[in-house]
Amino acid sequence: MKGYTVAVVGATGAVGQEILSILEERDFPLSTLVPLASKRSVGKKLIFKNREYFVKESQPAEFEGVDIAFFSAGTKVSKDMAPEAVKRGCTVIDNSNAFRMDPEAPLIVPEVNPHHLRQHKGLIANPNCSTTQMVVALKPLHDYTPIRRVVVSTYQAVSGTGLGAIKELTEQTADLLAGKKVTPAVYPYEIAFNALPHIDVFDDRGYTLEELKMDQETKKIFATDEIAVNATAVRIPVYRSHSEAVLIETEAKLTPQKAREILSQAPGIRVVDNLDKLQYPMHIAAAGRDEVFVGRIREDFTVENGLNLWIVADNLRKGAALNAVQIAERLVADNLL
Ligand code: NAP
Ligand code: 3JN
Repeated sequence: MKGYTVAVVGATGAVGQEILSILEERDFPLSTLVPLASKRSVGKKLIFKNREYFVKESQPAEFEGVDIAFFSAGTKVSKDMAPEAVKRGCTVIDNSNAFRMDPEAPLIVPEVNPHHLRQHKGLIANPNCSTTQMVVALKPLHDYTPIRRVVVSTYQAVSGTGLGAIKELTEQTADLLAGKKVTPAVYPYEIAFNALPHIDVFDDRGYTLEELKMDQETKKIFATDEIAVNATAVRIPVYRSHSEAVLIETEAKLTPQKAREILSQAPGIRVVDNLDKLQYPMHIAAAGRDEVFVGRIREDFTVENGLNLWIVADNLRKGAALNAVQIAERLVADNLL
């Protein structure tokens, strides 16, 4: 198989580092790695497949000869640099919010809408982590009977905010346990021993952008406006994995038993739902894993055709890096580069 030249923009960050490990672990057909980051990281050494690489600054010229570029350095870098990469013949898989709603850019979750990849024009968007794990679990149910309304509350790990937030949780926890005062830097309030109903910026109706992304992205991925998602996104003091308490309202009746049967056969999903043995999905069990875990499946008696689910996945893997690498694998397999 051909070996591809692959750039990772944001190679020193939480998502970028995870992309590198997943490329290595899945033995992606890569011949040359081009690790890129900000000026601050120039010259930093990375080991990939037992070879040394040195980080370079992300500049348009670095994309010459690159086949695939993963972007995970924030919206501004994607907006500035992804079009430059595409102009140079590179296929971009972007982890940021920059192009997700761009009609020219397919928004892809391989288990859900791989067929949308055929329309790509060089730039493919990776959804927000909270959307990705939710749509993986909801798509097989939506295929059985259309889901019309979703009410979701998220419990999101600090790794979703990057390396700075991981450090902040560790330091705050140690300081508070030692009886010291802490000064929040990444979040507006202490995250240790706390929960913040605030992820991304607020709009004038009182929703955060993170919450609105879940509605807009789900509509685009499912290719319908006839599904509505109402979200409350909450940051909690765990390092890894996002959990979601989800209510779905379906057109026809969907029993918990049928939902379990459908989900057990669906790609990328592991049903963990045995209350007799106290088995349900948890943050610590999902960390480092590729599957989307679903449990606590039960009828919602307060609405017609309502079902409750608890959905957990590793936010850095299926929520970001793994989904991006799976998109690249699809492009290679389907000859779409
Ligand atoms: P992080 O740990 O803070 O890492 C940020 C990365 O961006 C670092 O590699 C940093 O390089 C690089 N960077 C910053 N400014 C840059 C610039 N001007 N030019 C080139 N590189 C620059 O953050 P993260 O958690 O990895 O997240 C990075 C981005 O990925 C987020 O902003 C978001 O857009 C996206 N993301 C998406 C999801 C998802 O759900 N799909 C989840 C998390 C994050 P230095 O080390 O040199 O500063
Ligand atoms: O907060 C999380 O758990 C996920 C964070 C995602 C994120 C963080 C900073 C900027 C995004 C995203 O993927 O939507 C962005 C962004 O690109 O806007």
